[in-house]
Amino acid sequence: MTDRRRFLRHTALALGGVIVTGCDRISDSQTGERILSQAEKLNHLAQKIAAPGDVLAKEFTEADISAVFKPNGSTMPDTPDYRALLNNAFRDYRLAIGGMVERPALLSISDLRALGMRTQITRHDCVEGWSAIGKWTGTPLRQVMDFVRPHMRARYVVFHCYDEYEEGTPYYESIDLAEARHPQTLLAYMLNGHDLPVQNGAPLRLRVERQLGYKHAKYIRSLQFTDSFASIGDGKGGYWEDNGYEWYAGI
Ligand SMILES: Nc1nc2c(c(=O)[nH]1)N[C@H]1C(S)=C(S)[C@@H](COP(=O)(O)O)O[C@H]1N2
Ligand SMILES: [Mo]
Repeated sequence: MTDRRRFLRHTALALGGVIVTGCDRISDSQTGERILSQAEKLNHLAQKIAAPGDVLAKEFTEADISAVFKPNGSTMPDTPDYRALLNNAFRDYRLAIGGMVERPALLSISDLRALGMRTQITRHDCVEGWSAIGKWTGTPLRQVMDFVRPHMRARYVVFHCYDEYEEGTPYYESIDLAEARHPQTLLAYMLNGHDLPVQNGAPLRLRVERQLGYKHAKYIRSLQFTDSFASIGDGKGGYWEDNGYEWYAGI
């Protein structure tokens, strides 16, 4: 076997493990709208191995949109900073972008819109065993990256959020720069054609369509480009990762 084939086989086994676990969790569902078959997961896995960077998550039609997009986790952050923004209908909101970038920025939602927009209808899968299909509109993160220009050494982008899921512990998440540049990775400000509701993460949340629900940071306060997340939170790359979840939450 060539090294490449051996590598692909090992990757398949490793990813297979993750995927089967994800599937078991989803099939625990009492409220889940649908359950993925093992075959569909394996097919998805095969595609990933063929062209890992390019694979798009499945997109759906208007007719598939869920009547209610179930809110989960924090649904009304009660920190003073967030309340102040909410009281003014988010007019004072500015996304802070810093860390390992050439051009740190403070961007309003209209600044983001000016960088580019994309709409996609996708399915969200939560590890708690439910799924929902929604239409998301936002600015592709890669267009924001073209504007702020991450350093060559930057490897991750960390999303710091306004909500404290536990008091004193803000929610946060992180993805690598390949996932950040994926065409379906959005900083989203609309759900189903309307401004993002507070319960779903207003004014700005992440969509990272090839990964499980907890990766999709809501209530984004700032983006930090970095070469390591070891000194952030408990060092595992996210609020739920610090509590034992996997960092790579591929579906
Ligand atoms: N800031 C923040 N982001 C978050 C969460 C949260 O509690 N706080 N929960 C996560 C989880 S577990 C899921 S399933 C989704 C839920 O998104 P929704 O409320 O739009 O359904 O948000 C994710 N992002
Ligand atoms: Mo979730």
